[in-house]
Amino acid sequence: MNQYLEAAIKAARAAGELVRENFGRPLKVDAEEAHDIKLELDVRSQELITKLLLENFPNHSILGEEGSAENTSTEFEWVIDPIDGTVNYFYGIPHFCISIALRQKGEIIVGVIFDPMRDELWHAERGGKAYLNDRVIGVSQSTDVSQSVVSIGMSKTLAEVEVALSIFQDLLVRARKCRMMGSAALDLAYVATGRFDAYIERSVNWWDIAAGVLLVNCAGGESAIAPSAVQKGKLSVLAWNGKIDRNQLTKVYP
Ligand code: LIP
Repeated sequence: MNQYLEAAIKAARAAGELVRENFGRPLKVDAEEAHDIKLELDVRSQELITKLLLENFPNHSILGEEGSAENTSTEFEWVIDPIDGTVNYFYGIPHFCISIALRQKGEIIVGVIFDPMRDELWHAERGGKAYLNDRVIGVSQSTDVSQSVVSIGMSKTLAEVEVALSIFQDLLVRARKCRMMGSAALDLAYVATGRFDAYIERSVNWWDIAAGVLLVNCAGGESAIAPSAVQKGKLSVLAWNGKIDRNQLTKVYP
């Protein structure tokens, strides 16, 4: 196991313990919008992850949901979502995770996702296999959308909601089932594990998906990422088992 992966796992587990022990307790809300919530615990979790990573790699850059620290002299950048599924967490829904990825010259080389409530830790290194709790995992074998369970993410602006609803409505009749779970990182981990056959979201951030897309690719699946058509600066992502024809999953690429 390389030093970067080892550090990412240690940081994810430490942040997961912090988040798990505060689950269900009164939480300080830093910001509350129509479709989103920012918790003080998000910040504490990212501070803990950042501290642990920079102890080992003081010159690395950080890109996180709760703030970034760019160092132009390095080719390494940690991409961190300190609580992915914050709204679930706030409402006491035990479906959230810690997501940590490392990019070298922009390419994702390490990915770790940790669900502290189920004690499920996924990891992968570029070019290697994908693992759940140290056991090799793989994507599902479904070959037709009618056999598939597809998770669709929906973010915060009306434009994003309208696009996501059109995807949801289209797939509701063609897929076996559709799901909307509130955590992009866990959606991707579930595709890598064969629990979902595909995941689609039209407007997410790198920190939501960086670790998860590496997991999917290392688990034998495929992923397509493009600039979001509904929100500038965001990403559109399609990740699937690589066996269903991509055109069956979404008529609007990606
Ligand atoms: C969430 C994503 C989810 C998206 C939500 C939110 P957060 O991340 O995981 O896929 O639909 O709007 O962005 O904010 O909970 O870290």
